[in-house]
Amino acid sequence: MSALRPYALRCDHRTTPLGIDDSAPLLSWRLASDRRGDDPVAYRVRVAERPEALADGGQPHWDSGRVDDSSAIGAGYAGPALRARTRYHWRVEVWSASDGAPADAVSWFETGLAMPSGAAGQSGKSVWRASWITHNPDPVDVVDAPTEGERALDDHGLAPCPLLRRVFSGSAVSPLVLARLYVSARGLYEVRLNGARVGDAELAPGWTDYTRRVQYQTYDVTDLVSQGENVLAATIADGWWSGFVGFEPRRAGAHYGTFPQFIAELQLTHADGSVSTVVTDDSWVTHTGAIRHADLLMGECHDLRRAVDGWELPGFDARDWSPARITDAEHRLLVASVDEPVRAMAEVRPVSVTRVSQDTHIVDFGQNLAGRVRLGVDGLAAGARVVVRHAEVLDENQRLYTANLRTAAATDVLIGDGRRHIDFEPKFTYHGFRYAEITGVPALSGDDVVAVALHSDTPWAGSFDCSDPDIRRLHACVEWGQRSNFVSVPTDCPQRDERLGWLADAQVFLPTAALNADVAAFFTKWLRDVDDARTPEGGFTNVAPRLAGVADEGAPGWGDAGVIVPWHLYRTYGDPRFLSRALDGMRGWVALIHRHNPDLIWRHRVGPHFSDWLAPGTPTPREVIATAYFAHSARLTALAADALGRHDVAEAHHRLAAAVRSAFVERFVTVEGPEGGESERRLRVAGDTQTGYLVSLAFGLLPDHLTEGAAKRLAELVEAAGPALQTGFVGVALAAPVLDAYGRADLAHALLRRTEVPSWLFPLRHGATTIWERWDGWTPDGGFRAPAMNSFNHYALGSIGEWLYRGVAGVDQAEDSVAYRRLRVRPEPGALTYASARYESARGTVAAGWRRRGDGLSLRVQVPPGATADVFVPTTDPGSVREAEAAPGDSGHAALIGTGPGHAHYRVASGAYHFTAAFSPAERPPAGLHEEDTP
Ligand code: RAM
Repeated sequence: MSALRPYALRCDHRTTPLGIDDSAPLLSWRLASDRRGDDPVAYRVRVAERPEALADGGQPHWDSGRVDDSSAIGAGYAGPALRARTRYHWRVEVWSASDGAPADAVSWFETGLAMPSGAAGQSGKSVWRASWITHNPDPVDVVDAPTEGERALDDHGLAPCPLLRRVFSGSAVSPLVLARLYVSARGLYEVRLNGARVGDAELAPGWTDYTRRVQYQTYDVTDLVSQGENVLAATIADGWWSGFVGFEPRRAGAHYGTFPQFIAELQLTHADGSVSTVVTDDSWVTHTGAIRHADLLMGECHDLRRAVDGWELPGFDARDWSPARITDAEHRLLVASVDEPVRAMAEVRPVSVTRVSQDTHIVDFGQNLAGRVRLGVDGLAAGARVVVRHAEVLDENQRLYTANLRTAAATDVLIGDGRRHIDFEPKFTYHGFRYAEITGVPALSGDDVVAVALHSDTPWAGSFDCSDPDIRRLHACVEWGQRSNFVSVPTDCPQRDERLGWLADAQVFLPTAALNADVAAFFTKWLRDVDDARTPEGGFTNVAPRLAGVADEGAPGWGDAGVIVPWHLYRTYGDPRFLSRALDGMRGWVALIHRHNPDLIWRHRVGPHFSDWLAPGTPTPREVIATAYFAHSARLTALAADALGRHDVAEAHHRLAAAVRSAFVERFVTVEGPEGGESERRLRVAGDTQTGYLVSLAFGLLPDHLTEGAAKRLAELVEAAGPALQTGFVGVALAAPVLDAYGRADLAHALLRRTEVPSWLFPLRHGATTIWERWDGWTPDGGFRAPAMNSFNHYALGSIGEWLYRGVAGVDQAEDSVAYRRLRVRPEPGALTYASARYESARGTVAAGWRRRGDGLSLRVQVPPGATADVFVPTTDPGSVREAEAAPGDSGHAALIGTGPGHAHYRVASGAYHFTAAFSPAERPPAGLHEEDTP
């Protein structure tokens, strides 16, 4: 038996981050124990530059001392100012109620090139010494005539990728002890030191509104520096900075800049303490090479005849290269990255390769994803071309269907130079695809080609399993939708000329995303984008990072993500900084709506109003959706202020929220029928649509005596439609949780099982491997929907994923619980025979799994240390329920609280539990919100 121990130490939600610039980072840990009720009572954190100083009696930089806090899973650093460019080791000790001696664990983090001004060792002026540099086209290679292979090629008006190099000497009087490279680009970069690739970040430095903020990355390159001559080399590309972005029919470079630029600072620390530095400046030299253009939407072209062999290695003769041009030395916007980069996260082998003409093959990777193709080609003649085109689906002739990519060419090209073998993989683009059409390779086998899936490195935290293979596949589709669309920012889709950080999509999908993966660092970064994007009037936008002129004014449900996302992250991870950083924005947003809608019905300043985007059937009145979100945002702002101890702000917003709720009810809710005859009374929300009832119930807009009537009407509408949903992006995420909360888990299950349009399983029946943008993106009768908007990889409708964890398997937390301190395990078996989910929460492992056998059901639950759980064991005979073969209440850690029709309710301490219960479906009373009997 192993007792209480901390593990998974994180600094600002990342494992051993290199190069942070947060002056008060959050140092957090999770807890595990094999014993029941083995809860923490206190912790102590010490931070020191030398690991020895963390020992008892050592002299740490900061010592929190013993803090008696049984709920803590982290501590904000509160010691003397952290110095830049310094590695800090830290140790956490945790005391449990049962053991005298604490258990401990250690980790480290390292600060970046600069700490915020005012921090130790800094005057407040920039410490960067590097300049932004770029390719100087004069006088060398731009004048070259296009080669034969290039001539017929559409370069989309894009310029070749600059190569930049600088030689430096590694020999010094004193040996090297460590080397750090601080680097960024206006555009994208790939850096090499002596030919070896530095780091494994893709599409770095990632996408931000570059007019507000540019992230830099830090790399440990100690092992790459050698004695004698060294070469620091970079290839840069347009990326989001100066390439095609979004759907504006604008030329590349219209949004931020017009040509890519690079900045780097290499610091070499020697044994005698001296530091030497190599920075980007006009001593660098530039040229162009094999990459003739590279663009996120259009694709990439490599002409091997232009390759400059050995340019990134020492000994290369760069006499005919031009000096780099300094563009400026502006460092104000440079910040350390707060997220993990995009990385190559998986490789997917083809399931088939079909020859469709003499030198053309169609490769099916069996999975729609975001990334690119890596291809091995033998004996490509000089000037001969291989063209790789991408598509999500095939048309009726089994050829690529690319109409839905709109203007995204998504085409990669390789032009040969007669070399025997070449491995071709683009560097500065990605595509959304399942199929690739490869032209120019006469014989292609499955071994020659692989799809490389790229996405932001969000550690996977959840898993879900159940007895229905269709629902398992649905969960896999949801996961792949997430992988494909968490690419530096949460995008709507990865394939067409769009790929924008739409706020509503992110908001509705976040609860699912945060169960699948640890998205704390990813959304920390994106919330900065959301904040950076705010309009001068204080409103949130529809997309972030902001693209000037694109859907600036936030619509209901879209702008509200600026409130909803931080609140959900706080509840998930328990880090109050999600709220403290967002509170001003939240207040500004609510105030803006209020200011323009003093009668509390949100009609004015509704942005483009996307309503319940892509809902089939009768549209929900716009004012219903808008006013519901107004009330919701006001309430969440109040809760955020409460959590931060800002009671004056909280009170004002609670009052406002209550007033908006009343206005909503008064304006939109009617109850007809005889007074007193409650069962015959008919409650209606204006428009009488599913989404109208869903927002009313999910956002708590109705007084208690009206909820039952609303839930009843919702169920009627769902039943009358199929049972089926008639919801779009707004309603869909709320449907299963609301039906379940109001006793209609049976209907939620029916929706899950449905296979006709609209349903989740319909696309799966027709080959989907990711969630579609539209319920009916393709139908047997109608074929493809209009190509102008028909993505096959949109995650919004995948927001059902949340209910698979919470409702089907039972991994959930109570409504007022933060960071899984109070779990709520209330699985709804439906017609399934088993389901389980496991989730690495901020506190530790949460798991729930149940299985039916004959007339019985067993339920296993795991509760992390420091948490308790309310467990509702599904049963047809509450008296039959036992925990680990003991009679109810026996174990001391599991107390029977009450029984209701269909379940026995236990409250359990932390630890692992195994319940058994009688469960014969035939006798099962309909699940419902019934009063419990106390034993
Ligand atoms: C579409 C996007 C996105 C949605 C907006 C309103 O273009 O794909 O999913 O949020 O419109």
